[in-house]
Amino acid sequence: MVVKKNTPSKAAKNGLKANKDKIEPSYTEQQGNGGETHQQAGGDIATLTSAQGIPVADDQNTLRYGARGPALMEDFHFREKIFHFDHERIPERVVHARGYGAHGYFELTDSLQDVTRAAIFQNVGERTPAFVRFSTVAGSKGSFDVARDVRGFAVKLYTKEGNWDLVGNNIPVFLIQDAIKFPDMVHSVKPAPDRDFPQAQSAHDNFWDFISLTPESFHMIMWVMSDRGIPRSFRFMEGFGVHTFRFLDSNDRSTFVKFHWKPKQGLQSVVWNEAVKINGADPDFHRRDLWSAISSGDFPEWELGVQLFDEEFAEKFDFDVLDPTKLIPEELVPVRIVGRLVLDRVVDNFFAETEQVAFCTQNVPPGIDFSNDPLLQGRNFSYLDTQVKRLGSPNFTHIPINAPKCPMAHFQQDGHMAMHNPVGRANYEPNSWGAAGGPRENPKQGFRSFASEETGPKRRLRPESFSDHYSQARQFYISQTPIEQKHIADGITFELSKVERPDIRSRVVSHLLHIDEDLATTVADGLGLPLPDPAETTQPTRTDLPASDALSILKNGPKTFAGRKMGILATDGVDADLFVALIAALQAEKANYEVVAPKIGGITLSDGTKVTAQQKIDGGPSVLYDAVAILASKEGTKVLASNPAAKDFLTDAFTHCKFIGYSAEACTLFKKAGLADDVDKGCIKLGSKNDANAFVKTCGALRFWRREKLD
Ligand code: HDD
Repeated sequence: MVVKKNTPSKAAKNGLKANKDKIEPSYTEQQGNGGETHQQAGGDIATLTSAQGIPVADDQNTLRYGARGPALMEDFHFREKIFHFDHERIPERVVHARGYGAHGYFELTDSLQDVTRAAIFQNVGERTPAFVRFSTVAGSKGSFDVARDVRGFAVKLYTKEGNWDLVGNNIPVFLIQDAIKFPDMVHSVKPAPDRDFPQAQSAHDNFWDFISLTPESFHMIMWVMSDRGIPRSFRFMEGFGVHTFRFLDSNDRSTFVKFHWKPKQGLQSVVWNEAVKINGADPDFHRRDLWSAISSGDFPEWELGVQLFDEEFAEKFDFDVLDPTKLIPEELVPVRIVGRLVLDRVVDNFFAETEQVAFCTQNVPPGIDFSNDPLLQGRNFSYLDTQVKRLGSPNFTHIPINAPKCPMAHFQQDGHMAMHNPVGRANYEPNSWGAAGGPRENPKQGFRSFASEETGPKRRLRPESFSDHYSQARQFYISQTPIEQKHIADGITFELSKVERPDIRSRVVSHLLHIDEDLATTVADGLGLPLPDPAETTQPTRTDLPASDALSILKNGPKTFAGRKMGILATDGVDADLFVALIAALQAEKANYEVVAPKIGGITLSDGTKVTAQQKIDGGPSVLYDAVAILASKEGTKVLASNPAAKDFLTDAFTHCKFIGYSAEACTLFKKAGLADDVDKGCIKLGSKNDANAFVKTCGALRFWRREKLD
């Protein structure tokens, strides 16, 4: 019997080839195999080897007796390959498991020499390499992007004097005041331990039970239930260091500081009904957005702002600056912009960089120090500890993404996977080997803590100054526009509608009564719940705190459509001039677009030009776009009118208050979608090519909010 070698079928070869077209160029370049994985080595194509470097002759068949006999233990290539595969996974992060990272740099634009000796803040124009990982908190690694959740905004700055990790969120306050409550808070929001659902959602009994029994959480709850909890993309959200930190100058003089990242792209969120649909249409919506923007050269940028204040201000301020559930309004302590963070490079390998990056709040260089914020103090233990669990060895700092880019010299040695090993005889200090004896401490240059004087009895005590839980929650609420306030009420009502126990719903509303009576009444009404008595509290809510515009998204939106994406639903025969004019207007505005067509093969314009489509209608629903245009010919409109996905495209865009441009012929689609009587000023007829520019300018406002009825 002739034994035939098992090589990939022709169909499999074609499949590989088709997939290869979608593979990013950097991948094929690195592999250098032209994507034809079954090709044999030779010429430019490298020889496949085992991890030990042994060349592999056959990667398709295990070693066995005869063609149909048992496999042999001797097959070291097979065993090594399967063994390694079996060990590919590491534990996902216990929180913030789903994240996405990118490289970039921080550039100083305003020296902070007067307040800190940190090297990164000395010389204007100096660039410091950076790596940023954005994340959701509750969902597992494979969950969807647009969950209602806090977003992590973790920045690693490879400064000349060591790594500085600013591990922040897109919300400036936190749910709890003391780190000892973190496991309880996280357990409550994660899937329930008995049933392991719901995934990546806070809309369930356990979470709201915990929240309703933890009044300090209500300030942050207002933020999470607002549109801040469902950002349009990582590019359009702020970041905050949350805690009060200290800057120390060269004389160790201390100034308190809070850190802010402000997106140059402006703030933007989606609406809830849209978020639910995006998660089905594209669970990777946020990571795809970041990858695409950076890959296309549209580098997202944030300004670094600092709020600086001294002990005197801290004493006078209405709230305790050590309380992480409080912020300092920008009107009170202005945000001084001192630099910019630019993300200009996607990762080469997701696992090596984004998954293995290990942020630790205790990573601060000389010139930056901690405050006594009890949450920060607890975090300083947790992060180091968790990295050892996750990455498997205290040598996680040897992994390139975590290694400092400045010189390192210490006597730590050995351990699993040690990559930087000391050379020479001395591995201890002090020693008398002179320069050969390795590094020595440097009191002048080294890290020094602020010499604060601490007194008091050793006790487990929450300070009285942390006890006002509602005043800033109210201040946040009254700082929102009416539309944003409505979204908060809708958000809470939705979440509580998923809570099964009426007593928990009622307890939440009893707290809302301390924040805003209208809000509480609206939520109670939306739930069909009798209004409860206000929750017990020792501190009445302050009603004299003024509104702060900085807290609203809509008051800080973009001025143009730049960096946003239009979905152009187009059909065969559409007016070529109009189509071309719209594309030109979008390009002039530095906006993106995708052509959505009945067939993925594309469309033919009125002048015979062929245009490729990026999406087939049912794969490119309007929820994926910031605004839409429906460019259809008369015949094309008939095609769309009989396609449910095309009607959804329009009705969803309309419901989500998007601007809708349409060719005159596409007008009848409104009728077919049941919107004929609702056409408003956000629906813009593109009668001729001249209308395209004005339409794109109008889209800069992002939404036609007037469409959303305020009850
Ligand atoms: Fe945390 C991860 C942000 C409180 C314990 N946290 C983590 C990440 C971010 C934050 C952005 C993801 C980092 C990454 O991308 O790898 N965490 C915050 C903020 C907090 C906060 C802004 C409050 C101001 N965290 C907090 C507390 C504790 C932790 C109070 C524990 C006492 N956080 C962790 C952790 C994680 C983490 C368990 C999980 C994965 C990791 O650290 O690397 O240690």
